[in-house]
Amino acid sequence: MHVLITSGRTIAQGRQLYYKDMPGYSYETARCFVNPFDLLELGASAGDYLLLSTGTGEEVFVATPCDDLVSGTVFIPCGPHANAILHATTRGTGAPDYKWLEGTVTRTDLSPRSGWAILIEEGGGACPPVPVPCGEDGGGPVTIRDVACPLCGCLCDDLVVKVEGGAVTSVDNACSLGSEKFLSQSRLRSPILRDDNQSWSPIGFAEGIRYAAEMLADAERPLLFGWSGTSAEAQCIGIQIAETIGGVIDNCSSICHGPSIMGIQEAGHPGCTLGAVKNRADVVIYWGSNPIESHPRHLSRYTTFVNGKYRENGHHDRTLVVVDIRMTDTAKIADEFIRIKPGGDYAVFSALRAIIRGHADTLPASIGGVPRERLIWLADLCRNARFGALFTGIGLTQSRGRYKNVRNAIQLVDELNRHTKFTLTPMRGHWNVNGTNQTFSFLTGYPYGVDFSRGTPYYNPGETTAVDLLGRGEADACLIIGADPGAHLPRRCNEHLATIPTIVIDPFVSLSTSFADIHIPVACVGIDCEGTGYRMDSVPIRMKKVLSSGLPTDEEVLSQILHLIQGRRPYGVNVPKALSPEAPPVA
Ligand SMILES: Nc1nc2c(c(=O)[nH]1)N[C@H]1C(S)=C(S)[C@@H](COP(=O)(O)OP(=O)(O)OC[C@H]3O[C@@H](n4cnc5c(=O)[nH]c(N)nc54)[C@H](O)[C@@H]3O)O[C@H]1N2
Ligand SMILES: Nc1nc2c(c(=O)[nH]1)N[C@H]1C(S)=C(S)[C@@H](COP(=O)(O)OP(=O)(O)OC[C@H]3O[C@@H](n4cnc5c(=O)[nH]c(N)nc54)[C@H](O)[C@@H]3O)O[C@H]1N2
Ligand code: SF4
Ligand SMILES: [Mo]
Repeated sequence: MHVLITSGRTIAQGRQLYYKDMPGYSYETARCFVNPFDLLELGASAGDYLLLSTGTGEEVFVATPCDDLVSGTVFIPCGPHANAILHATTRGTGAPDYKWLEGTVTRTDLSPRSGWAILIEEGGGACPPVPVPCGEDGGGPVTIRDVACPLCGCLCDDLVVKVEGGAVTSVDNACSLGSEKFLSQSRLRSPILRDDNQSWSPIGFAEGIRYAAEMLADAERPLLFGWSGTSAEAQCIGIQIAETIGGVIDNCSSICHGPSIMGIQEAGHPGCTLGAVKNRADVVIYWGSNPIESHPRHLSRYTTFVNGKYRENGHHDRTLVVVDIRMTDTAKIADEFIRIKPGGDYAVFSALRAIIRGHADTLPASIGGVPRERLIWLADLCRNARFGALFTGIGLTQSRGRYKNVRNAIQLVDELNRHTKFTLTPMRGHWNVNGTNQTFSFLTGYPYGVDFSRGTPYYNPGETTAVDLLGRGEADACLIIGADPGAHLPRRCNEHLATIPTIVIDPFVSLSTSFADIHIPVACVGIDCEGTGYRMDSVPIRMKKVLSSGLPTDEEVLSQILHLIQGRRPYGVNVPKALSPEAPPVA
């Protein structure tokens, strides 16, 4: 059967994000949600195995019946299984076709593989042994209040964390995604080095840091990727390293909301704080975003269900609309759900703009799969709002249209601002992915995908972005910090990572560990060290330290790497090879 394969978040996949060494993670990322009528046609039922095939490869998934999908579309959670069959084309934006992949599905007797088995086949190594946890402080119990959650862009800062015996024992107020990060024990305690026989041996921090510095200084086209999972302070040091070695530094935005930033660069950003939404919004729209599974407290802290200064009766004072290709869990609690055809967003935004300009009569009966009358209703709702808040997800940035979808959404919001007050906020993913854009823009002039090889910052999404650089096989060394390409980048990128020197700096075992020549564990920002994060609305929040692990921080490890590299390059800037003092004279 020919199908459209689309991927995204589930709550169960999110709960496993910090347990990637365990079977439960692979179990959740190997699911395939299928309309029950399609399953009937395939002769399969719940729990049977399905083979998804694309031009890139094939992978086995577990059939999970789901009424939320229309026939002909299957949904898979993001993770190693989804990316094993995804090509690395980004259509000039840096973001792969995560939401739009054509392929076929058949029933199979083959069984699903684990995430690690997929990475081993792509050229990586097996999962290293994870030591039995031991915290530095044996004391406790201690209760710490007003803790900020280092998981998603909501950056909820009302958590109550209890610590005892050097470990977190309970987390109050967090959603299950946040709690699981605090409670995870899938952590390394000392750096590990992979030898030629693919086995791991422990090494000292000084040795690991020296290895990383030499690897980066020796590379011709190094890529420094990730940064969304670490502090703004660490990001600033990373940018200095990239400048010093003439490397490319990119952050998770390029594969995520980078296209939102491209739309904002073209059309501006009519944004506001989440506090303004909480106190004022009477119309809230989630478009291509499913916060119940990806930002679980967004509705209860900032939008629909919270009481605000001018919205004293919470959800009774607000209308919630969801626009998606699936009947998501967020759609199920919305006042109105508008189902759109995959890739239909651009046309629908244009139609809404036309209606608000008074040209409804020029529209066809159905646009992007939505009846014209429904759009007239939505346009009226928005125009008559006292304060409208449009939240855009990666259903817009990773589907056809990419940044032009977001640009059109901004132009719709501009149009609405001739009648009322309306704002647009991208539903930023990681707790500090917004911080990467703040620090990168402040220090280099560009928000992500910054190439220092010319000696001056150069930015061109689709060229200087991680998936493109790895997909073209161009990077000859990679530093991975605060991201997990092993789980989240298309197969072609990982196959290349397996062939080049790779350093991973991460408190947790990740699937990228599979490609690491060396993995340096660090203190986790927001758990065992402090740091600054930027919420999705660009409000900076100080992350707390709730326990001591005795591990060095990202800032400390990166500072030492920078120091060692500067020692090798006395001017502290990238000197083009032909001009460097060591280079042979040009004949
Ligand atoms: N559980 C969990 N939570 C997470 C994460 C995680 O891995 N797991 N990751 C974090 C990150 S990095 C991010 S960026 C956020 C992302 O958070 P969301 O933006 O909510 O991410 P997704 O679930 O990938 O996609 C959102 C929706 O887009 C819809 N969609 C697909 N194609 C189209 C289309 O053509 N048009 C429209 N209108 N919609 C479409 C999908 O059906 C899906 O419901 O989540 C963060 N939170
Ligand atoms: N098929 C498919 N694939 C997708 C997507 C999709 O929708 N479908 N979505 C894409 C998107 S939007 C994104 S953003 C990416 C997900 O982006 P990734 O960045 O790959 O997501 P995570 O797996 O959460 O990785 C975060 C990493 O940071 C580490 N970390 C946590 N705290 C710290 C810290 O204090 N210091 C350091 N150094 N590291 C830390 C974690 O252990 C983890 O390894 O996936 C992309 N891939
Ligand atoms: S909504 Fe996001 S920031 Fe808030 S507790 Fe859940 S994961 Fe943490
Ligand atoms: Mo993301």
